[in-house]
Amino acid sequence: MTVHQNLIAGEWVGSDASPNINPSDTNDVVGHYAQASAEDAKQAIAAAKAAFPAWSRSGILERHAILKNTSDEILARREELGTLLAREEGKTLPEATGEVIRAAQIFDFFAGETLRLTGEVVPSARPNIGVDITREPLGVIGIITPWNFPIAIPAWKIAPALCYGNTVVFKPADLVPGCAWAIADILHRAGLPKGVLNLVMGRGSVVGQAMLDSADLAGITFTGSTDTGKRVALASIEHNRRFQLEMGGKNPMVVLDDADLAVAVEAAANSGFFSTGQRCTASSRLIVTEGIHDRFVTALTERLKTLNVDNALKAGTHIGPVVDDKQLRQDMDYIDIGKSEGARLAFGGACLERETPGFYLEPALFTEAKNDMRISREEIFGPVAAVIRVKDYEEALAVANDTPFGLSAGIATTSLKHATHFKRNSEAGMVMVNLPTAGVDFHVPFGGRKASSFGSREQGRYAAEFFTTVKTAYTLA
Ligand code: UN1
Repeated sequence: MTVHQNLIAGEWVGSDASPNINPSDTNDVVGHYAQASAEDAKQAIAAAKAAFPAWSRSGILERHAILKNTSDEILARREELGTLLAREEGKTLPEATGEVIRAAQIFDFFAGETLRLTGEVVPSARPNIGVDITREPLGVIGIITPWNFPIAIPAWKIAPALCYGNTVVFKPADLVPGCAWAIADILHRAGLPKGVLNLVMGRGSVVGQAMLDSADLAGITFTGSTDTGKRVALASIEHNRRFQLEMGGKNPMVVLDDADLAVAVEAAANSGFFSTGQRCTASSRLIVTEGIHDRFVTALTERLKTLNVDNALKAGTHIGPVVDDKQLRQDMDYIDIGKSEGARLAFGGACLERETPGFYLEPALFTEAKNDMRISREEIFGPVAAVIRVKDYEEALAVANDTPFGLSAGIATTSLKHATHFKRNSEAGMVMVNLPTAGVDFHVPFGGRKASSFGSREQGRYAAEFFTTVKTAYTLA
């Protein structure tokens, strides 16, 4: 049995392994991956700390070459890595391959950024003094990533961390070690010096906790649940450490009477159900005005009937399985909650059997939902969406903003006036007009407001805000 090991101080280590199970076929073991201990995590942090002085002063051409070679290898292996991703996470092969390409684009973007690092030179308020403002790397960064984007989210945290001269301790979600291991292997072979990137696979309660408890992490960037995010925040304040949190969403998609029905239905089907609804940018609240409500529900239901739920690797599958039995139970519980709250299950919601044993769930669409129901307030993280009927645009906007979250928001309309007003007044970090609320670009800021996010934005040039610290230096001429 081959064990994919942890990477600590440039060495592959660890033998205590656990199997990585395919949610489309629970008889399929994707591979065996080492489980790090708290002691391993401490050693990884020490290795990253030791590697920091040299890496923080490394030449930009060295960093550029490593990030560029990583991008090139990921892109060249997109079919193979896409298959690995689909096998371990359960999104469809086209979705998975698209995510792999996105990861390659992110490494390419930050390879380019290494060559564009700049500062400012400004005159002092006092005569004969010069002031220069530069960005320096933060130090050792802890990276904790979720299972739903096993390669893109690690890429959008690791690439900027390394680009700006930080060293890294990377803890991927326990369910998806495969893509994480592949990224670490590629970066290691691309020539990253020992200890600059350390991979510690394993449980949050063990490895994640050891990271939270360390005084040697200068920053933690985290994507995952709201509850864990709070723990990251509290522990980080304790250690006077910078933190960046990307957590849940309960994203609204407003559909107005004047919408192009086909555009609205496609945006809602994609936002609510693609990637099995397992995206923090998914839209689970479809807020629809009276005049189009019945036509929209009929057309969306017809669209959902055309979606094949099946093995992620099978050609023609539109929706893969739910990631594991725990998530499936959570989704089913919320479907029961929706019914008991008085929403009408207009379509789907049944567990399905397929050729291979997996966690298959029919997309579920509720109608007659109210915005104060639990299914409208709590993140379900599955293929479950609810239609909320409203009178007009004003009520739609008020309902859209009436949520503890604020990650993304969408509107389907042909009115420039309403689209413009919604862009300006939506209390979300990302707003989409006539587009799904999920599926973002790789080179522009990503993040939200309220309970969805904390700290500066991820991705694009805005990533520098988290991964660097500003220095202002004064010199007497
Ligand atoms: C996307 O919608 O393209 O965990 C990305 C998530 C987000 C990423 C969404 N951080 O679902």
